Amino acid sequence: MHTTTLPQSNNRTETGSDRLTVAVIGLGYVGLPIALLARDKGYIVSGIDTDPAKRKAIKARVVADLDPRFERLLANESLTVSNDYALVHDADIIMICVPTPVREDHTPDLEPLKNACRNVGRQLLPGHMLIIESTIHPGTCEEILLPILEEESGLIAGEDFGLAHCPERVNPGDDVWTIDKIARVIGGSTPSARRQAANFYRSILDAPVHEMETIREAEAVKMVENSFRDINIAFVNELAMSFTKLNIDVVNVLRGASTKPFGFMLHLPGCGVGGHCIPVDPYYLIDYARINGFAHRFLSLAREINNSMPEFTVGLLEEELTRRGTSLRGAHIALLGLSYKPNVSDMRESPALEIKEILEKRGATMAIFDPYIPEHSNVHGLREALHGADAVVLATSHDAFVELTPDLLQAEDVSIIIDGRNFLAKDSFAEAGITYRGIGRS
Ligand code: SAJ
Repeated sequence: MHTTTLPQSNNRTETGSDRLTVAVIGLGYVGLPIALLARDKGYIVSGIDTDPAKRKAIKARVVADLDPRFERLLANESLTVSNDYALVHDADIIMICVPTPVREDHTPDLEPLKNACRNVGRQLLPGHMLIIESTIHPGTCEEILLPILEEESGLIAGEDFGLAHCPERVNPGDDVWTIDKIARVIGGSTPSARRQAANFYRSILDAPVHEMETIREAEAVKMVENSFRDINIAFVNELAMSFTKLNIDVVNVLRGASTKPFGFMLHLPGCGVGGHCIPVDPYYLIDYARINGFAHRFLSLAREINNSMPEFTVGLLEEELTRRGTSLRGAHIALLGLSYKPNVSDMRESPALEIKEILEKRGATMAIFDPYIPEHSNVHGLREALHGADAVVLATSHDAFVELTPDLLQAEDVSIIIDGRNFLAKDSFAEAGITYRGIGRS
């Protein structure tokens, strides 16, 4: 088996520099930080993104939800961005960081990734190292992407070019675990490709790089780590629904359980599981295993439980309105928060959007306020959101919502608060005679 040796300097670049050149395809929350980090570590970096709005924001050096360190790197020097895949020609290392979403029916949608591979394949040259960071299920590289790359390029993986998979591990909004600090796993189409890619990551990260035996193992690692999180969240969400009947505060119980110094990992219930990773990745594994003759009942049940939390949350509101002899039809509700996690503007798979849809279907009108997403809010302040509201539903625990105090609700004569993230001090509302319902606590 030939081995692919990464050229020290392929001189494909006009600069004639002996610094390696990196082309990053997909400049979202994964691709842009890694591009800026590689450049900061001395690589010549350019980016490709098909979204003109993204290219415009990067050229203007104003991109939402970037960690402060990368905000500074971008502010200091913009990044060469284009939608022309010919840029790949001059690269030594090509990184693909495009989204791998699911369709409405929860089946994996690999089209964006397959299109990127088709475009890269047409530009691929001997000596190229290709790294896939997008989240993919086991078998994707060997069974789907390599055939595309070889067909489009006429080259042979392992002989002419190297392919590696390093699943992204980005935690948007986390200033502690920035991407340079997060350990990574790497698999390669050949041991040589794996080693070459691992050496690249070791040159830009301040964190361990763990080499897997096969590329399938690297694909499986990401599925496992995010399915682990999804099933643990489903566990506490089921407890929350059970303990609501048992009149036990599930958050107090979970915090009590987390005093155990071993064998327990705290997760917390909420109005649902959003984002581009946790509610998506398990479906990739479920689907691939099904095709190969195994039914993931446990993973599927966890998805079912987590997907039921928006309805459970609205159910708490309906219970309280019914107690007052009214209903959702014609009610006016303050919906606070649209993003899937606090202090970011990302609404992908957000439970808040599901709650909004259910409330609309049940005939309620809404004041919608998310300080991070003004363009989808119809009011632009807490006081305005509460004005004339029959109840409040908090769907995202933005730090700014700490100002949602009993005094504020009393001032606007709002007597029901549904705390979808168990974010607020429940006792203070009860003491003010306001009905507080959390997820598994009241
Ligand atoms: N959630 C809960 N209860 C929990 C934790 C999360 O309901 O105990 C909900 C959140 O509200 C959110 C969703 O789940 O709607 C996802 O939350 P998340 O904290 O997992 O946020 P993500 O999607 O940004 O997850 C990322 C993931 N990183 C990667 O996939 C590389 C995930 O693997 C990390 O575990 C997570 O960050 C993290 O640890 O913060």
